[in-house]
Amino acid sequence: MRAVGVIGLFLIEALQFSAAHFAAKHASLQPEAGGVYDVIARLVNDFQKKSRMQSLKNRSAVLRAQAPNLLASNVRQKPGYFNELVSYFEYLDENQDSKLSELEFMKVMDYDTSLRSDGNEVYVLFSDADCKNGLTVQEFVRLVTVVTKAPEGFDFHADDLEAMPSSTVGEDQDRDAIMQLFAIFDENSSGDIGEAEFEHAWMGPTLWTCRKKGIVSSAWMADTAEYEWAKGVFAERAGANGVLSLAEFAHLLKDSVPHRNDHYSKGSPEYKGPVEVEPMEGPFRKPVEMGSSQSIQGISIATMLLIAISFGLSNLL
Ligand SMILES: [Ca+2]
Ligand SMILES: [Ca+2]
Repeated sequence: MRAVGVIGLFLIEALQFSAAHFAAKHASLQPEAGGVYDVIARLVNDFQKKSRMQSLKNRSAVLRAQAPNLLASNVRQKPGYFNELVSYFEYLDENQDSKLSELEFMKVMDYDTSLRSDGNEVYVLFSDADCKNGLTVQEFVRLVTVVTKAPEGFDFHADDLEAMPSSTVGEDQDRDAIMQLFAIFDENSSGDIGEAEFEHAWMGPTLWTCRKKGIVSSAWMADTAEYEWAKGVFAERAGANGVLSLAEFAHLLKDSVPHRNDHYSKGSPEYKGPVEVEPMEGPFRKPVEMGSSQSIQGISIATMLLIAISFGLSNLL
């Protein structure tokens, strides 16, 4: 009976909450990720402080009067907030060469030497995707999109909302988490993901370091089997234009989840009989918003159910 009760509890949890929300309940169990979070908190605080400066306000007003920037739409940032980010970027770019050197980026942390190595890690992760020196405005906005939470949330398009409908807080969190993953995979922030880009982002350090640090979700595309299945259907899912929109990406992520354990299924060359399925590693922490920080552990409902059922069966037998 006890086992049935445990399974029941997990089922109730799973029915009530989305993947991200469910995982959020384990937040308090996660240790602090440390320095990188200090860097992100300093970035958020400094941005808020400097955005109140008259010179930056004036610059944002000038940008507001210009035609909307496609980059804002590609990363689903609201135009007003995007203009503030660009003004702040220009403020940081002291030599006005349209990219931030590592030293210019350190200005975010007021040149705090104790944060030099963590600051360097964040800087390199987002400045190196194009294999060129310097953090461009696109890379800076991508960084902000991935590691922080926009004060008023993402500016989703109609087809995004259709692909990721939401009627609960948990579903809202899932949609934001998928958008963060999209921003990681869309390395050049073109608003879509090509096959080479998809592969490059999967192989590259940004996704995995951000997961290790608990910055982005591991609820989707967490396992090689999922990735390989997604690669196999990429062309079909991308359609005639050969690239994935956010809506297509969201569908692909969700449809890949059932293939997570394909490597362990009967008929697979790697099948070696029943195995213990380990829960996915890595905390999933919500992005920093307004100086707050919350941590979320990225264990999918599917994995939790599997654990619950395994646990239940072992108690019944
Ligand atoms: Ca510069
Ligand atoms: Ca792209």
